[in-house]
Amino acid sequence: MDKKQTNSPVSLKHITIQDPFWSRETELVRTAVLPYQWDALNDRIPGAAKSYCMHNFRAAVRRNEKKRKLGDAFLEPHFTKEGWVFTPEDPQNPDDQFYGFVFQDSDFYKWIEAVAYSLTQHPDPQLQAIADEAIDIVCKAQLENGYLDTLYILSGTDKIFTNLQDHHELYCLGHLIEGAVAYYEATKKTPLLDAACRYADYVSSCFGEEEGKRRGYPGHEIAEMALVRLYQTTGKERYLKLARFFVDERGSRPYYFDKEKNLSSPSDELRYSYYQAHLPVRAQHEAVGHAVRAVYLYSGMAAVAKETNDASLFDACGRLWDNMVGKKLYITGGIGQTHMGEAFSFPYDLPNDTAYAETCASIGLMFFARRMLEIHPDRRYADEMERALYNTVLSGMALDGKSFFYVNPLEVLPEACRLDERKFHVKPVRQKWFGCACCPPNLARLIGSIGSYAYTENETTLFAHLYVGGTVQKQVGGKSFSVCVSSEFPWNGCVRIQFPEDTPEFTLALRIPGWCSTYALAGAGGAKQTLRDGYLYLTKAFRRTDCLTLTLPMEVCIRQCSPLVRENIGKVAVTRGPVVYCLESVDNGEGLWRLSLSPDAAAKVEPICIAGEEFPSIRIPGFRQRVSEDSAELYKPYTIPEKEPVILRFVPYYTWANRGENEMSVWVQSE
Ligand code: FUB
Ligand code: ZN
Repeated sequence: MDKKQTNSPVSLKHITIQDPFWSRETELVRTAVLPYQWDALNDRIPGAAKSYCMHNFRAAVRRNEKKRKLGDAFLEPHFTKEGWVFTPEDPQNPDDQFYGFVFQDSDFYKWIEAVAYSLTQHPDPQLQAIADEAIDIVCKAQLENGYLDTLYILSGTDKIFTNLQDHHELYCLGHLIEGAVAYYEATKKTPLLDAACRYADYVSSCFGEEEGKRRGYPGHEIAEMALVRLYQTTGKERYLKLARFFVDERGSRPYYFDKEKNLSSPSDELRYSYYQAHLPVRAQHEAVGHAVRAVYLYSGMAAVAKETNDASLFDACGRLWDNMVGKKLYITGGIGQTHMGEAFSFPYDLPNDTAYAETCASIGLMFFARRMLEIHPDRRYADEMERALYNTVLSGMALDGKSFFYVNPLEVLPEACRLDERKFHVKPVRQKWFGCACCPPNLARLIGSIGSYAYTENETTLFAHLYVGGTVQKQVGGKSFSVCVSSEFPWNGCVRIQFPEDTPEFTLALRIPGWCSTYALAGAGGAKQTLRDGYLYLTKAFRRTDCLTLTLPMEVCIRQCSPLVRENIGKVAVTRGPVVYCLESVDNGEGLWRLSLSPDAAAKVEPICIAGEEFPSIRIPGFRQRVSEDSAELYKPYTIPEKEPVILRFVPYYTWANRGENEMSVWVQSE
């Protein structure tokens, strides 16, 4: 790898999104999702699971004020055999306790990050005032030494960094950094960035290879990639050094988590594979353990590899990518096949109805893909980034932005979600909120920053990985110019690119997705053209009058799965462009498993109205196995099943369950 050849996301300040699909999504985040989530973080949504997120920050502020007032008389709350002990003059007040999951702070950090992206596209003084006020609370919750995690600020500072394996202090640091950098970039306001730097400085004074520091690393990764971002923003080497330390130290023996727990005998690899801490990262070949943790780690590895020009680390990323995408990825871009530990299972094990496929995991897959693209623009990464985006990620949110899926199965029978314990994690409709609400604000920040996944750049080249319409500003040789993209992705593969003024010579790298068998480009006369790793590189000083038209045909495609996957044998799935389709019983009647189609039947694309909006649905002639009076009989001698012809109607997977509770299936029997 060559650092000089790498590329970086185009700043969101240099992208204006004007796109029928993505303008709707980002507006939805601005007008519905952000206000809704702010109410959720403040426990103001009737009937929704409580968050306690802002409660905890406010309680931490009160604790700090109390400590300042009482001085030495202040007693840190701590737990003894007799129960909780508080300052005698300050009897236990339920309002001052920590509630919720140990990583509840991170929900605010993700929300503020999403707010920042929204402010970049759409200045909104009212939203900014709410954000500033909230940031003030968060900053006042910080301890004088820079530590900032309300869990231990409220329940015993003596326990700080004593349980890295399970508690999430470094995870919260990571999200704080991501939110703080985004807010600083959007507003140029520094309080949250200062708080993030102070916490990162404190962490770097505690962890590292120097004498007297702990050789620990996060139990839940994300600090690695966040610290790289903090380094890129502040230019302070110590943040990159810490990120690299966390990556390099992970999995070394004796295991830090063993030492932390004072275990008398060493654990085996299995114990820490959940945390991807079973082996040093360069020795890891298989994507294992908790799926979100895994892709966050791999993103951090790729980020460190890029900044430090570390080829062995990049190679490890490549091996893990190939294993994950080649053997453990759902067609919808979901990862994490089992709810046991929200984790990867074994290769080619892809159950549809018990799938976990957490929304956050597919978001993390996008983080990983983007960072791989920054090092090596190869459409293999962009194809999977796009697959995850238009399917599992978007499925995580209802079309009105007010309810969410955490788990994204590929087959649902509502009755099973209630009666079959193996499927209790699967919900047949999106939920208003979750006690563990990692996914909803993660979605908001991902959608808000979509431009930075679509476009990356280096000195000479602008890369278009996803076709998100809008204007991208680019600078080459000190001259700034705009590139205007219009697209109707993901429904139509015709992309137009224009230049409002003549440009200096530069290279435009256009991704030719793996899902199209042909492509056509018009209007690139005079450009030097090269096709490399799925990108079409066009080099030219473009003229005001130039208009490039890239046609990426979006045909209906009937796909099969590897015969190594037990669950999908004899079945097919329907895709069109990057979008995976599914059947719902609201369109096809109950008993979706009795439907079948012939893979060569002619498909028709037809509009359908879902929750008041129009989407392209796909109609394909097929069959339904009849149920007769004797069907209730479990077993009988074989006879050719009776089938009636029907027209199957498929809808985009991510729109499922927007018309109430019903059956859903991505894979269907093939004739
Ligand atoms: O542990 C923090 C987050 O909660 C994880 O990333 C999610 O999988 C959920 O367990
Ligand atoms: Zn999640």
